[in-house]
Amino acid sequence: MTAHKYAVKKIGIIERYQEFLPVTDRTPIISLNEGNTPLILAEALPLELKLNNIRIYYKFEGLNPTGSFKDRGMTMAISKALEDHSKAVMCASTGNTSASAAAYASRCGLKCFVLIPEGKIAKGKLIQAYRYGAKVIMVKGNFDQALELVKGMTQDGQITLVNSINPFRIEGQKTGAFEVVDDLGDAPHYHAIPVGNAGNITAYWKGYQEYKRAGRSEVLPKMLGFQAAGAAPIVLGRPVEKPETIATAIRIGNPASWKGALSARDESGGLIDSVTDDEISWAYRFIAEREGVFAEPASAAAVAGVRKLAKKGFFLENTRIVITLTGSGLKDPDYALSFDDKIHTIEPTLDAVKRAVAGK
Ligand code: AN7
Repeated sequence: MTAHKYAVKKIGIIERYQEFLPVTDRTPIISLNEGNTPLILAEALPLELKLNNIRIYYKFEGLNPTGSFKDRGMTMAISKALEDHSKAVMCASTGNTSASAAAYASRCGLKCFVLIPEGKIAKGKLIQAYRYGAKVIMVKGNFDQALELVKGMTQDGQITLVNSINPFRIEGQKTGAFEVVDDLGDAPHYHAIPVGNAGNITAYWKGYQEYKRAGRSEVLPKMLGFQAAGAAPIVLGRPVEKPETIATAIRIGNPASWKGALSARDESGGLIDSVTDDEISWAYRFIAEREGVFAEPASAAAVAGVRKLAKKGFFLENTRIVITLTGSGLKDPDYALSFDDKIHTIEPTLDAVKRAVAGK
């Protein structure tokens, strides 16, 4: 058998879920084989939280081509932009959207402009935007201000907006819910997810509903959204002018899909709550140190939320909970290295290694 004998099978989310997506034979499919991410059974977390007969799964979206769930929406948004003969795309971003937009745009020769809040995005994401060849524009302001600027710049239709107010983004992202159902055989009882601009909770809820309508699942999950306490407009019921959190991905004070998040919450009988930076930090370390799953701080917000509810006795026995871990821990090296880990530097001798191993 020769290595090049077989064509590589296309397995991106558009090919897999074409019948549920607004694409036609004329849609050029720009894909990096996104999606098909693993659903990992949590082992340490239910024990830690003393949850008997409750199964928790991590939908690990950090394993997408650019390291976050944004790729699901971006394959759709960029494919449709190309179908519409667009020449350029633009987004505001706390980092992951810009990384994803830059990658998919580079793949099909679209110009890509990204507006990011100066100094407030994780280094890995910034590196990606540059290396995929986007024009990076730093805004002396926050994400919400950057998004307003993008809306202004894309109003006349010359440049395509690829933030999640672009409906094709939501269409692509709903495939996360499809995959969960395909893997579990039905929807879980609860789906926990971090909330920033609120596109993803909106998309998952849409996906679960469409799949049930198509007879692919019997139940619908209750949607559990979690915002960072310093950036929790939906929990507070009003925009937050100066959002602050260590989870920079969800440092958003006026979410574009606010209404979608409320619908997901209310129609599913779920809730949207907030978690503190300390709780996020605990969850961030726990899933890496005890489960072997390295996700970024914003993703850990959903784990922190499940812990917060579990402590209150919220979950009944015999339930299944899926937590979307939205992005890779490698995105944010500065935060990863901000803990007081002991550094062991030694002379290159066996004795020195033995001393280090023995903790001396
Ligand atoms: C890792 O990249 O908004 O509630 O500009 O990167 O759908 O906004 C990122 C959001 C959660 C929140 N986890 O999702 C952006 C951006 C991670 C994220 C969210 C984001 P939404």
